[in-house]
Amino acid sequence: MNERTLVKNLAALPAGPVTIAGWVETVRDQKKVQFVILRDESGAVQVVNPATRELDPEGVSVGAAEALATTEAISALSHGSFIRVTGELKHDERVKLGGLEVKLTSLEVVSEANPETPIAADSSLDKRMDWRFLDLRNPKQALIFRIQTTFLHALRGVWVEKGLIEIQTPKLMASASESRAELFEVDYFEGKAYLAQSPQFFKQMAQAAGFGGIFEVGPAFRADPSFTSRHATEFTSVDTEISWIDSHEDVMALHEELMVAGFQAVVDAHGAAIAEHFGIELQVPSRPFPRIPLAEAKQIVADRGYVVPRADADMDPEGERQISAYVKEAFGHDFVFLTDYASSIRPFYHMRHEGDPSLTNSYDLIYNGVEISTGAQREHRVDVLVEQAREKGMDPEELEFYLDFFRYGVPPHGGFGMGLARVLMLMLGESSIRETTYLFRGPTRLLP
Ligand code: AMO
Repeated sequence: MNERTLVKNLAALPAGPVTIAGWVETVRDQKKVQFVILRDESGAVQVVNPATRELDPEGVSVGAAEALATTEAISALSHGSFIRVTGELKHDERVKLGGLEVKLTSLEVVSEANPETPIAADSSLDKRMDWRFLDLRNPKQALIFRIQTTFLHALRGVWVEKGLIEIQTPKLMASASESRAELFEVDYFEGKAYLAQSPQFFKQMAQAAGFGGIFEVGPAFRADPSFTSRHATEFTSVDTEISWIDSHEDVMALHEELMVAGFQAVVDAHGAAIAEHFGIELQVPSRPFPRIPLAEAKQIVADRGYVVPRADADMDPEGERQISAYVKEAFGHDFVFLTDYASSIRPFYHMRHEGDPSLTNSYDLIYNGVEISTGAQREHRVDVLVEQAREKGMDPEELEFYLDFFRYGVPPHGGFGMGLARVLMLMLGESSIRETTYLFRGPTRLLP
């Protein structure tokens, strides 16, 4: 491997020879001196080269041929080309960019970029998505995925500390995992298979397998034809499931703990960068997060002047915004658990209230006005489960493999699923999950 110093590590080095490598962000080609801003994954630095252009009457360079070649190479450098530079590091307070400069001694153009860059700072989101690899060279876009790395690492820290097991569940399935709506069907040899909409059934299987608690961060697929800022046809789902809970309260407690750990790690590692690039002073949420039963939340929203259409339905996006605004005013909190969803709008596997089967032991977590999660205690009594599936118009025969999980003993359990890109979008005040998804997939986007 070629030795190179990351730009972020230059400041701590004494003056002297260094090798750096990255791409060309800008070239300022002046008569007597040339400046190149070189950026790598860690930052940007100014490279200077005293330009050698003078030719004697015979057309021979008065400087060394090598120096002339370097000057010509820099004049011809296209924006985005990957280069390796060796030079003398100098600390100079007058240099705006980090008070540092590398005085070039040799330049290697490792990979040349086409001269015309297809996107610019003001390109549309769709255009930027077409050229996502160039879009991601923008430090602001790359920061999103550093933040995501930190966030997930912190979540894993909590899970591993608690002794949970990480699983990878299959994404090819013989049946639907959430509902028959939004289901991708694929040819599977002589038959059909379906892309997993959620790891739901298999994370529950781990409870019957006696794993105690599991987590998974993996893809989920929904054939959702809508073009909203919060829906993708493929998204990363953050899932966990734990045994021996008393109710969904225990799931919410774990959920809070994970969010606090994730946000704390992000604030510690990237708080300043988030303020710089996104203009947001990110706060670590305090525990407990407010909890409001759904029916009450709808009433609160109605009292504020917005009536959620259809009394028997879930919150709609405006309802979510309104309840978040209320929670912010009343509790100064960015998160709220909406609890006790009606059985009519929840899947068959949610456990219902003891004594009131019209309500479920479930919740949605709303963050800054958008749902990021659904969680619940699951129904683990197989006879009740079969009954609830039937009631939802599902064919228990198709679910036999899943129902078997509950026929050989299973502890009470529950968990949640959370859309990773939504968390990042709301954390950073971005307008769409397209910005916080590495490569977005939607009804009209399969490329790149
Ligand atoms: P649900 O269907 O509510 O619940 O999904 C959980 C979370 O996943 C995210 N999400 C999406 N993100 C982007 N694009 C989509 N099309 C999309 N659909 C869902 C949301 C949502 O809150 N099995 C249950 C979870 C559980 O009970 O454990 C489930 O899948 O952030």
